[in-house]
Amino acid sequence: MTLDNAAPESARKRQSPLPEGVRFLPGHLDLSAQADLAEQLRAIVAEAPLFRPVMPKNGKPFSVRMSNCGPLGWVSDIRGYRYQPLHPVTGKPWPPLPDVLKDLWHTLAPDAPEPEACLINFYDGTARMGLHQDRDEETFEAPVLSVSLGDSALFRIGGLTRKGSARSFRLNSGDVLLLEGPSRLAFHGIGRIYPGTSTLLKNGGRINLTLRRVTKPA
Ligand SMILES: O=C(O)CCC(=O)C(=O)O
Ligand SMILES: [Mn+2]
Repeated sequence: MTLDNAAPESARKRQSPLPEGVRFLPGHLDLSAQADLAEQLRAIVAEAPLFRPVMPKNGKPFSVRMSNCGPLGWVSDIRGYRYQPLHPVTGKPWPPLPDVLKDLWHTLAPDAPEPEACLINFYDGTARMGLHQDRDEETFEAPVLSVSLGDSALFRIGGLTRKGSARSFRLNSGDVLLLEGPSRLAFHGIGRIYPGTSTLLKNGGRINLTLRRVTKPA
């Protein structure tokens, strides 16, 4: 069906295609894969506990808590945003990337260099994340690959500038999303969480995993 300009605004919005370079794979992980991954993440955060980052300069706490796995982890503190090999609280290396995440990367981004960082964001029912670009990496040649687990979230995605319209859609448990090519640096964020929409995580909430290549391959 083609929607013409006479179609109601709501219908046109619903049908408008995602920006080029946004690859949305709803339900890519089935329930048992989601449960396996959640179990592995429990062991990861037991070793590398969730911490609450603060904004550079003003020190305002994030509403999400974070951890990482992989050789590098993304952190934010009063000094700025950066990747580092050690957990900022324990001083220990981040736990290794689970094979299932490496396999997902190899399947969905076969031409990309190996992933080096997996940021683990934990959202309680009131957490959100403002519109931002993922641009602390040295290279943008690889996609950003994100996996959602637990409660649903309203994902917002715009263009390459903060101005301009952003569109929104729900990310549910098991959904995978890639930002690549012309959308690798698109502004995006999480407008809200929908508490109680999933039973995957015992105490509720949402986990988002974001896999990234950080350094330029040799
Ligand atoms: O939670 C999400 O789906 C997005 C997370 C995100 O954009 C980030 O950690 O940079
Ligand atoms: Mn991001």
